[in-house]
Amino acid sequence: MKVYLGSDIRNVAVVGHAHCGKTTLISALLHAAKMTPTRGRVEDGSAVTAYDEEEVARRTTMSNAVAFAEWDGIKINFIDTPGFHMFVHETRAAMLPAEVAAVLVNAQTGIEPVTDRVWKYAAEVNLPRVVVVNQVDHPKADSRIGRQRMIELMQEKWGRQIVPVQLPIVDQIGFHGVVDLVTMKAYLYKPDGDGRGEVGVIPEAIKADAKAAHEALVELVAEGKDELMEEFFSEGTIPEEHLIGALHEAIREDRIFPVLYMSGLRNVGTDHLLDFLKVYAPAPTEREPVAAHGILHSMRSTRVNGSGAVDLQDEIVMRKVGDEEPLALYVYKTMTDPFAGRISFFKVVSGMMKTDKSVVNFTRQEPERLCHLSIMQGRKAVEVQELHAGDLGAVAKLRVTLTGDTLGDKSHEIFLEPVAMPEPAMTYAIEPKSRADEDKLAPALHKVMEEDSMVRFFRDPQTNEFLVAGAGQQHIEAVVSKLKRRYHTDVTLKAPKIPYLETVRGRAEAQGRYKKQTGGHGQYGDCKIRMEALPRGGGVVFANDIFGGAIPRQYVPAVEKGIRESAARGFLAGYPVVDIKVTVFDGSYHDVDSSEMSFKMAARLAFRKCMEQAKPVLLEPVMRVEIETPDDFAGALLGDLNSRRGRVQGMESAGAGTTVRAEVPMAEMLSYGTTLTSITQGRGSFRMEMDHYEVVPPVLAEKVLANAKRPNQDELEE
Ligand SMILES: Nc1nc2c(ncn2[C@@H]2O[C@H](COP(=O)(O)OP(=O)(O)O)[C@@H](O)[C@H]2O)c(=O)[nH]1
Ligand SMILES: [Mg+2]
Repeated sequence: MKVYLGSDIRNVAVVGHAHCGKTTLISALLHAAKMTPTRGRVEDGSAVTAYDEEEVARRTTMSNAVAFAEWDGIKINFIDTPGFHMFVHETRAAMLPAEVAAVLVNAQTGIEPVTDRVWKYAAEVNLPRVVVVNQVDHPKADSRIGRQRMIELMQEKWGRQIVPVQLPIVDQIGFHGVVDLVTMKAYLYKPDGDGRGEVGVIPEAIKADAKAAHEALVELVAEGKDELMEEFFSEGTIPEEHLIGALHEAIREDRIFPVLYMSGLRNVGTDHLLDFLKVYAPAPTEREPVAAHGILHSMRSTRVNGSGAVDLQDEIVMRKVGDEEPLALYVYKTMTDPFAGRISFFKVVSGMMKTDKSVVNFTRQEPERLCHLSIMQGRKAVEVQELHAGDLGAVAKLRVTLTGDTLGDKSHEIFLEPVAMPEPAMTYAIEPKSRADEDKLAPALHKVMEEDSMVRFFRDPQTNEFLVAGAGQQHIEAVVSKLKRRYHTDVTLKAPKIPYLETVRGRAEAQGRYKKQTGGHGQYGDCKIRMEALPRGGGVVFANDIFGGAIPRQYVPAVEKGIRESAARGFLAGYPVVDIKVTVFDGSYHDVDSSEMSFKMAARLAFRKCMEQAKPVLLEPVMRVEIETPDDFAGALLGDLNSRRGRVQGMESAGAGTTVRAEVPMAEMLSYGTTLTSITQGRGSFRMEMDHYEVVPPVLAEKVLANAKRPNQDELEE
């Protein structure tokens, strides 16, 4: 394997909405560069970057994957990313090791919700963007939006820096070529061929368009540069070699977002995209120095807190991406393989990495030895002897290293900030199928969690059930399936327990008297309390309104304790009682028989009586849901939401897609993923989060109460 210098490397994050064709496009690029003997297909699992069994089975990318193409003396690393809302945190993580994002826009649907979201992520980190309008071959591509309208839509959304650098050649035989607007040459392809074009003439029909588009491009490139502007005005154009250099610089500085046209599926425009990336995409070594945290040795002990976040009271170090700098590696992905073990994907941020080198994991303060350095071609590791600054590599069997860690040269500690993961959106209970499965469960899940930091695993302290939390239903289903396939651990996924709450709608007063006479001295506590409803989110408020020592001061905390314990224990069905104010205002005591215990019991009695009278109700969690669907299915989707007690809050259309925002009770959303898939033929996606609590309608509350067990009523007697 040839060794590439940083200046001969391009790191490209391929991003866009689900099904726009990212994985297919990468397969086409690899094949055109002769990296693979045949062109991989997502349909049969032969696409290089879609090797994960779960992804093949579900035909969707859920985590990042890496492949490379050796092309005309350089190496282009591609990071394939997910395009579903639920996994978009992965896509964000892919931007860290990249110097350019290829943002795919589906020619038939235009800008879709995730397209715009990943655009914003790229903008946040000033990542240069190349827009690839894909699926231009699709019969509906032209009739639905059209080339000119598509450019306008993108400009409206992303600014006037959007400018075509190609024109597609579409005629009666379909999409079969592109015009390079810099060199003004046409490249013609045989659809379904090898992806390599031949130089041809610009078709007569688009000559005038091409000339106008060329001039628009030249003008925009010249805009930022005085000397080019002068050249442009005096000559009427800019010589090709100046134009190329200036366009490269404009792309690097986010002054221009060029637009190209492709069909990954029919293999049209393929080698020209590789050429474009070679000439115009920034190399890692051209990048501004990377900001890192330099860490003071005295702060070591406080650096890593429980969640892996870091104490950042330290100096900022600017690290140039170059071989001459000290070695630093950033781990952007971890993959666990039951055979090969853990594989860490890293970027050489600075310095040079040689195989069998020992380094320090700065994040965990542990030494690591990197044996068998390699680069990844999908799931296959290709061994290399060394990697230069800016390259992407991988290594198996590190001892302690996980995603987000920085490793490097012992005497030059730096720390790159990891990408923050969102909180899990959904929790399910899982049940091991057998005793053997129970034993295997925790170790297997920990393996899964090493490669997927969105997954959480814990035990419910009340019910002792195993709980798994993740980004959503499909995510957790994939985790369960992974447990079975990879780790032979069988579990049943149970509907998540809905965290109902209880409260009251009215007001009540009651007395609780606890009196017992058993042998020696007895028990005596007596209190009068008032219960009132508070607004949502009010919690449990306790107030002391005793005058004249009706209850001695030292026993009031016992009353409060009794109230709080009762509230936590629930009244209707064992769910915590919230949003109430309880005031103790009177009572009596006995000199000998009163104790903390007896006042606590009295408070519990009073609490129960109040609950009975104050119109108790059940509260349910309501989710804020955001659903994306192609327009065609929006009607069916709204009908379904209606049957789920959903309230639509807004609708927004982008391209040929619609985003629906709604509030829906959690109880109605438990198997929504499956329904959505069938309504939208697999093209819809959704995400949701807890929003607020609302009273459960009486008919439904009866059902919930019938299924729930009533809390243990303590054997109290007055
Ligand atoms: N017509 C057409 N279909 C495509 C093209 N690229 C991908 N597809 C189809 O779109 C679907 C999704 O492709 P995939 O590569 O998995 O998309 P991803 O989710 O962006 O990775 C597959 O059925 C592909 O065959 C294209 O250029 N033209
Ligand atoms: Mg994909």
